[in-house]
Amino acid sequence: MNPHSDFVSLRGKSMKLANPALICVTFIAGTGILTPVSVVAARGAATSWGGWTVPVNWQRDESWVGGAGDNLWSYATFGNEKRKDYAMECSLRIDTATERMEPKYEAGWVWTKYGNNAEVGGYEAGLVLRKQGDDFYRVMFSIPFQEVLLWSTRGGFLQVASFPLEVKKEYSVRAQCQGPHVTLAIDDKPVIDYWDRTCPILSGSVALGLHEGAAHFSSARVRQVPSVKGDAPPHKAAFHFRDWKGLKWAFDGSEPIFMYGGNCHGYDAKLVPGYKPQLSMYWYWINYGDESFYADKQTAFTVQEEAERLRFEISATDNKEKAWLTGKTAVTVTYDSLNNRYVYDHVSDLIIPDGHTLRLNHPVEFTDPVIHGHIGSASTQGEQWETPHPWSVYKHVSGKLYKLPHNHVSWYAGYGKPAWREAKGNYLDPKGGFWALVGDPVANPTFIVQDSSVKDSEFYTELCGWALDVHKRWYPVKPGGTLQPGTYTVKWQLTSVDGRQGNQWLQEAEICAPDDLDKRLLLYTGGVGHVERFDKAVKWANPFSEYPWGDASLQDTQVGRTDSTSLKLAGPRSAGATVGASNYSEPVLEDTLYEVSAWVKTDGVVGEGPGLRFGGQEYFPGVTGTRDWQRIGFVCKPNPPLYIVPFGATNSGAGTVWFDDFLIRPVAKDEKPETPIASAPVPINLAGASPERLLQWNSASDAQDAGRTLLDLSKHGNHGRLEGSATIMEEGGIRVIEVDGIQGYVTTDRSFAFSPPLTLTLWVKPGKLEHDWNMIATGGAWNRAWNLFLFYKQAPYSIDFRPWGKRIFTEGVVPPDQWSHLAVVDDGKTVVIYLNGNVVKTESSAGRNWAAVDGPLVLGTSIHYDEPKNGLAGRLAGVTLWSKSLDKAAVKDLFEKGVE
Ligand SMILES: [Ca+2]
Repeated sequence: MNPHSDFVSLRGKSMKLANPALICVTFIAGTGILTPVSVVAARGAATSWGGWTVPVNWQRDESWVGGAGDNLWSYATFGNEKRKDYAMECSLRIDTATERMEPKYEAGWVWTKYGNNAEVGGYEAGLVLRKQGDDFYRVMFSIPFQEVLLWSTRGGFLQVASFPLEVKKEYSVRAQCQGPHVTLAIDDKPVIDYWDRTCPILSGSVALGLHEGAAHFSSARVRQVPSVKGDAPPHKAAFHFRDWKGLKWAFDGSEPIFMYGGNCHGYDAKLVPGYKPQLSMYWYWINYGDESFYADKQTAFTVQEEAERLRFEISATDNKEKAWLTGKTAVTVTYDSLNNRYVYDHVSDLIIPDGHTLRLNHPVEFTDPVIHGHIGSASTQGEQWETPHPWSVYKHVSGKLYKLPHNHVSWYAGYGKPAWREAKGNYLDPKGGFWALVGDPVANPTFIVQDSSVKDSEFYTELCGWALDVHKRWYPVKPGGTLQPGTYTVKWQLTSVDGRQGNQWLQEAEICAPDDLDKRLLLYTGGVGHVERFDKAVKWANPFSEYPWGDASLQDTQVGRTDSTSLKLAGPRSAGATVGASNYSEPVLEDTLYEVSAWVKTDGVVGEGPGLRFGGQEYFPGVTGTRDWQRIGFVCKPNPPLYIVPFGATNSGAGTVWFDDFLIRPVAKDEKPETPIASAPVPINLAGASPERLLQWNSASDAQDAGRTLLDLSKHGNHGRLEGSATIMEEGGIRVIEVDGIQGYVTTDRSFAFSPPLTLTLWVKPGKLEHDWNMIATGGAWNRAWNLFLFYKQAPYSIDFRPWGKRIFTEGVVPPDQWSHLAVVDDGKTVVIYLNGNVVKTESSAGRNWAAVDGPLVLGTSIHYDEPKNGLAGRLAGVTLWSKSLDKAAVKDLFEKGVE
């Protein structure tokens, strides 16, 4: 928009009316186009007002609302943005009431909500006042709600006034702006009377607007009025609950300040009168630990006080697992006139009745505010959403201030890493320890833990890596301890500080020690419809809103197709990120085909080679060997959910692949794929893959490439990658894997469901074992599907196999320093463990569905927060994962073949 233009936005076809003193325009909604169907010609001469000739021109403005369409406001705008104090008068008639209320006011999915409910449905017409850049006030008229609503871009819902509007009745409407005072009268009766004390818009142009239904404006006139005299009267809080839009809302006077959902959630909470809602939160207790509960079933909601304070209390219980448990939250809302802010004080009780206890291996959570507009776009080329809170600042138990960027990657020492607990990464002082989100010029939310019923107890604040919500948690006992019957109480406060204070804290704060301050990430900057050039890598410890492909070491800064940057995958490796509305990037549309393509260059590729992934589909064109840049791609319909769709690039096998100019774009309905784009996915396990083996690594798997690849001879693409100090050794003419018990291990790039029937067979030669648990093989996400290890440091070693945590123990059978053949067979009913072809253990199977926690197969260690732990010192060979349960004869055959 050009602020210097008298007309705020000129795009496309505009309608100019030559010098009519009064105009009559009828707008038709539903067509998505604001159409002047009748225009009354000039009925008088133009008048002059402070150099602004009134009226000069009215015009359609399509660009302002992002294009005409149902449910979007359409406007005719007038005047320039310098105009300050004026009255706008017109005659309004609503000819057809809207039947549609879309989009409805919605409580959920708060992190995808933006624009402070700008497009909420159920309103036919409106007057826009003081449009200044993207900011403006809008007075909205609604037949179905029988109300007039004052809304602004800066403050959201500002004032709700009931008014018995009737269809086809002509109303004389007069809106007036004088300094921070905005009023509206209908037929000379005052309806809206609002003082904008927080962030008034003090000048701007005007518009007539239409949302739904059909309305008719005529005799529109704008004229100058004198400036306001004196200051706004002080704000006096008048809190109460009111039914509005069929929901329970807390109001301060006529301003809605939050919606209470019957599910113990508070939605769209304002922290400052007249300022946009900033967060949603819940008022119930949760525990994610072993003795989990979710006390979100409301059993009572009582209001104790309305007027100057709002006091209410919510009781709730766990509906499923622990109906005996009660959580109670008493909320007191007050207005702090000194700082012009609301203060939400809470007393949260967790009540354990007699006869029950609760073991806590995880801190209990008393709230989880979700901050609006907190998440930036996943794509720098996509729409640029406002992110008013790019940082958190918190007061550590030591009294020092630390800051954390909100960049989705949970990088700071504090996201569950053991080192964090030792370092007390973000322990808050229960006596006034605060956590603030900063960056907003007006109001920055603060969470203050004031007191608790248990002295010296630990409080945690964890920022969710995805939605950037703020988990507030507490350990009323030591970790692993047991809560005895009683009431456990936390007092905490939610309020805000202004931009000046927030910035001051940010300046004073040190960056919270992350895992590695120098670590860098390769960002996804493309977005749907934009070419990704792999040209942006940033430090992990910086605030950025895009999603990363992965570590910056994946970026090659010497090789590119048309530039000098690309994504380089050496050995079996993948990189990827996600797109969709949840990432605030371009939406992925339903019933739409997408083309996913990239340019690839290869060097010594063996295996399936480069592949592309999108929404659960994959494409492997079979490019191998050493080739110069060529384009690959395919067309597919991504699997739901479409609000967050994963995509990526893979090298399946040995050798090196470079990817560049990666592009995801929607395909038009009648568009045919152009050569070389394939019209459908091509999954990895093509014909030729073994029907009974999922993975087979043996002496012939050693690719001796830069990517340190173990080729999967089963042709399922389950290649392995040597990590850390893991090496391939020659022993008796056979190539075998050696791991050191510390940093060395082997992992697959692809995931397995570990669903029975399943057999794992391998050779193991333990060295000097250093740990209690010495992992031979682990599998699934967070090692949860499989743990197969040798127990304890003294030989002969015991075999401990834990599918899904079930413990199957075979005592003292594996000798040190010599090869043993191990087979673990699970047919879904029985687990049989063989050593050197003989059964050493039979037990019932865990019988669980392991598909829920799919993940890689890892040899020689388990992985905890990306770090190896409980490593095996020794050698491994002849590893095969079978998609069936092997019988005794088959296992014996494998043993008798010897190390392979
Ligand atoms: Ca490039």
